[in-house]
Amino acid sequence: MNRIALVSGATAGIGYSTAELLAKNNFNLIITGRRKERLDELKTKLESEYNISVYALSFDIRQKDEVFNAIDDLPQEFRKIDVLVNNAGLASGLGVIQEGDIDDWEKMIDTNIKGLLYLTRAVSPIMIENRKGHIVNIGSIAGKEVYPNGNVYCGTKHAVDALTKGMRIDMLPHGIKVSQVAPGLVETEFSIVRFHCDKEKADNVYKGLTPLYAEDIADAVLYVITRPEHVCINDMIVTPTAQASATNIIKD
Ligand code: NDP
Ligand code: 8X3
Repeated sequence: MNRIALVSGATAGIGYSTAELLAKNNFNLIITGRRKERLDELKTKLESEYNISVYALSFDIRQKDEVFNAIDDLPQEFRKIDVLVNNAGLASGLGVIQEGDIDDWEKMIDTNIKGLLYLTRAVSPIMIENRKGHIVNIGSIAGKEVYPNGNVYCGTKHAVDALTKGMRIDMLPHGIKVSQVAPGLVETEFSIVRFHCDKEKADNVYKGLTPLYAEDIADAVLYVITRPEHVCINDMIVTPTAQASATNIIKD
């Protein structure tokens, strides 16, 4: 029987590629995000290309009730979630703290920390009941280091780093694995979102180097969730070869 994976933030970037790679590897999928049309298109594509079933759940992860209702209402055949990939997240803005936009801060805190917590709180009891499961949190190099102007985004990803460790301790008696994949620069819609749709600024982030692509992180997630039963990858930092730390990046 196919394993079931829930991938949050599957309408773009890392989540989209992860959903596609897991489909290729015979996972049935629950895909989530706000953009319903993209979810529906992805569901159609994956079900037609691979011999799997997909359930699309459109909700805003910042809305507690939407998250819990979505999981409560899952059809029986999708309830036994084996893998939760907590991927939905964003950066909004890049600037010094004293000039920070509070709406940007709240968006990042509500999505990257609170949203991840809501979904984990909704799904982890199902895993405990099934006595198996694997939670993979998509952290960041920004959760390991802090870089200029990254303040609040880095704070949210440091929270994901700490929550991953805390979850692993809490899930230990239940045999549920908890892992983190922490990427460096990945070219997705991330910078477009961070710079509020300023494409030129977004393109500049990746100009002059070969960044990671969403497929590279999907590949890391697949590796993490396909280890033998007795092996748990705790943490995996993945950067482009041209990046040695959050701020040491070689460009042409
Ligand atoms: P994208 O912008 O390409 O994708 C982000 C995904 O998150 C989208 O599917 C989006 O769906 C979803 N999302 C955002 N806000 C919400 C919300 N309120 N409710 C539901 N879903 C939401 O970025 P990436 O693929 O790059 O980012 C994925 C994760 O990887 C994030 O957690 C990010 O912090 C992390 N990361 C990214 C790096 C990078 O360089 N790109 C590096 C390190 C970590 P929708 O808009 O449809 O709701
Ligand atoms: C995204 C990577 O370096 O832009 O988490 O913060 S970075």
